[in-house]
Amino acid sequence: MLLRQFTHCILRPSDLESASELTQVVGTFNPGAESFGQGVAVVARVAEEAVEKRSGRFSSPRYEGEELRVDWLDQDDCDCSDPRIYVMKTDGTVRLRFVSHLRVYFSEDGRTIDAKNPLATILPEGEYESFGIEDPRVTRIGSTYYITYVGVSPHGVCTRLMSTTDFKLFKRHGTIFCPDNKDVVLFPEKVLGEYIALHRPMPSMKFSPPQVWLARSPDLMHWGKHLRLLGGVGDGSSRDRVGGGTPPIMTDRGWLTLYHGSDKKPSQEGAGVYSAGALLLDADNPGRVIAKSLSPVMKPEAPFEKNGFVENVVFPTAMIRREGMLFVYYGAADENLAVCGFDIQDVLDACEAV
Ligand code: MAN
Repeated sequence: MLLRQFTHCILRPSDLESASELTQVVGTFNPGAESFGQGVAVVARVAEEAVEKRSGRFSSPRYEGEELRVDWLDQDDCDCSDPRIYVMKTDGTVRLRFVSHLRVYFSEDGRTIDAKNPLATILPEGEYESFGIEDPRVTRIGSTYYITYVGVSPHGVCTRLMSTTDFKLFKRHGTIFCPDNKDVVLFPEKVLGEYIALHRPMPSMKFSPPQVWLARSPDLMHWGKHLRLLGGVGDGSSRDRVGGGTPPIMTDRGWLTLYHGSDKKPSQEGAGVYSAGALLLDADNPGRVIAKSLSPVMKPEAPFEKNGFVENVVFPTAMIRREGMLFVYYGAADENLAVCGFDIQDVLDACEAV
């Protein structure tokens, strides 16, 4: 684990009002963030669950058009071994305990947020987002900020794209990776004439645990030339899950990015411990891993990372240069939104040639 220069929890559920009177905020986490003017634009995921309780039923909120509705599931039909989801025993389909939307903030110092004054609230829209929108990643390409985000619906978990220039008005561009695929991060510039993305398909046939893949595109909408980049067991910290984390930044050793992994064993209940590793990719051929950290650079340490809606989760989703450091924005315990600082040299030194 690397020494953190500072750690701040900058947003907690109790700081926020819910988007609907039917729901209450249970989490604000996994934020996109990017330098904007002198400060930082932070795009937070806000998760809400139904306020009402009914005996013998579990609630699952969703959007129908702009309306929030609550479905009441038969408790006996729900497998709850993962605290985030209900798996219906009758047909194996999945429902979420909460529904997420995005809230956009401007932070002048990159370390604090005025929770009461969002720049914008982005609610789910249309049939591919009816169970919520989640886990945004922001990448500036030229003068446009592109936001990849997860759209969850009865059609599955897919990755969609929107863009903005001012963080007040957003243009949706539709689905860019079909279900089930998330943790999509865009590179901030073309490499040899092509846009680059990391993505994380989740195959239902378990030849391997999920892996991070890389794809190329001429226009950010059509993705091809897919290749497997990273995945599998390693030191065990990404045994169950692995996925892209922060949009990469260019360093003198190549593209640097943080990714997450969960160490859950197949026999274990719950979500496992989520930690973060560092990865260096070749500047001209980002499909080639040059170096990586051999053990996590970041693990749950602070109480707000260890205790929460899902215990023991650090989930980095943005990394920007600021004050001569790397500011890493991350979700903690699927409940809180935080930022910590690393010395860039420490992160580079943690990456060993592979
Ligand atoms: C996983 C978690 C949840 C998320 C669902 C749907 O269970 O990442 O936070 O809501 O997938 O994307």
